[in-house]
Amino acid sequence: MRHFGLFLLYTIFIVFSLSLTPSKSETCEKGDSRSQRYLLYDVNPGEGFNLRRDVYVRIANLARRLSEADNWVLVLPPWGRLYHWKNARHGEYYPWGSFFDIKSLSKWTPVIEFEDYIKAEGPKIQEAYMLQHYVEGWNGEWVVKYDIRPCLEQHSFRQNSDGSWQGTAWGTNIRVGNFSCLSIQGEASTLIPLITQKDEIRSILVTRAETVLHDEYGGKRYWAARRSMRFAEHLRLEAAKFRAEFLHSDDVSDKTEVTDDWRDFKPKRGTAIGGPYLSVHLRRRDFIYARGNEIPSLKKAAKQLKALLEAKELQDVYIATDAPLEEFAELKDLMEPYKVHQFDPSPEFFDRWGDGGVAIVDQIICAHARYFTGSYESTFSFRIQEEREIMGFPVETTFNRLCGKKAECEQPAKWKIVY
Ligand SMILES: Nc1nc2c(ncn2[C@@H]2O[C@H](COP(=O)(O)OP(=O)(O)O)[C@@H](O)[C@H]2O)c(=O)[nH]1
Ligand SMILES: [Mg+2]
Repeated sequence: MRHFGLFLLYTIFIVFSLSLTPSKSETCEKGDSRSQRYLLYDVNPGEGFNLRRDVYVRIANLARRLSEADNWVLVLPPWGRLYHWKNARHGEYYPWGSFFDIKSLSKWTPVIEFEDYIKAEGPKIQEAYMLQHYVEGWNGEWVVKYDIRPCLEQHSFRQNSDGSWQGTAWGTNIRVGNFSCLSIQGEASTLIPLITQKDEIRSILVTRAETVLHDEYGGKRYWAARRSMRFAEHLRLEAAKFRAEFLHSDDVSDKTEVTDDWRDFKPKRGTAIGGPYLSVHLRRRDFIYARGNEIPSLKKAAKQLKALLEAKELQDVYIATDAPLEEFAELKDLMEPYKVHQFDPSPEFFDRWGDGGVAIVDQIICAHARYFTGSYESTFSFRIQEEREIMGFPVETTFNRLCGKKAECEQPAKWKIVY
């Protein structure tokens, strides 16, 4: 009798749990985790950190359009060994959470880390496209189009005997059902018909994603995706510590407080005052060769900075730069008697967050200054200007740059925020 009781209980349990298990047709409905569709993307390995951030905005807006129609999630490409990042150990990748606030990104379009994609789906992707331009160029006429074409450049995918492909993605060996090169002329959304053409395709990788343009550069959706790119909390805190300790700067007195959710944050222009310091992004190294006439010598840079400090009645200058140590020491001497500041990471900080972490702390500190000036055509400078636009700084304190050989030069375009 006791056994029968147990048996009954067991049967009830089984029947009950079966009734909770969805039938096969139910599992494939929109919104269910099994019907999840994944968009993965990558950028040309030669591109730097700040152009990659721009490509994110293009692709996040594509992903947003896809996710409005179906259960798409954007897979974030880990940060590998970038050209300027000297410290990254070979084979080491930083997930996006190292630098950005993932929750904040997800408030614009659903995102997951690549490692979570691998956990959920295994090391395989159904379709991969390497984007490229048309070998014949525009032919004098800009038409939006794409076509499968022979590959113009080398890639890491090799075909298996069964027709599938094998390659590596961010240090992981992956199997790809189908790989092709796609010549394209157009915006990110030009890819929508290709991505959605087959219902059974649930995972698509697009490499060389920088090949496609913004759908609306500087428009509402551009700024929404850009505003969602809040920095990771540990980097914000590190920058805040430096500002408080060395620059008499904090969000309350600088009027740079933001709301937790970027979607609620639309400050009136001119609200932000910034800390009592001048900030500069002084790009050196490859820029000296590539843009020589537009990048000042250290002497000329110091002269311009001193004039600005005097005009703004400030004593402190924060310098973000990729200059080698000896150049920085020379500049510091040239800046006498003003106080020069630079973020010097602790070994623990550097070990954990690397050059990317230091670059972002530099950008946050620059973004919070009373007045900012940058370097000609540097995407590093552009990203700082955007941060300042988001915080509501007066335009004239943001869109500035140092002149090179000529004493006067054209100032950067004012890409004002749109809500
Ligand atoms: N920490 C720090 N790194 C910088 C600075 N300027 C340039 N870099 C490094 O050099 C890279 C510049 O490349 P990128 O992001 O492509 O910007 P761009 O080349 O100036 O348009 C950054 O990612 C940094 O690694 C700076 O002011 N501070
Ligand atoms: Mg670059």
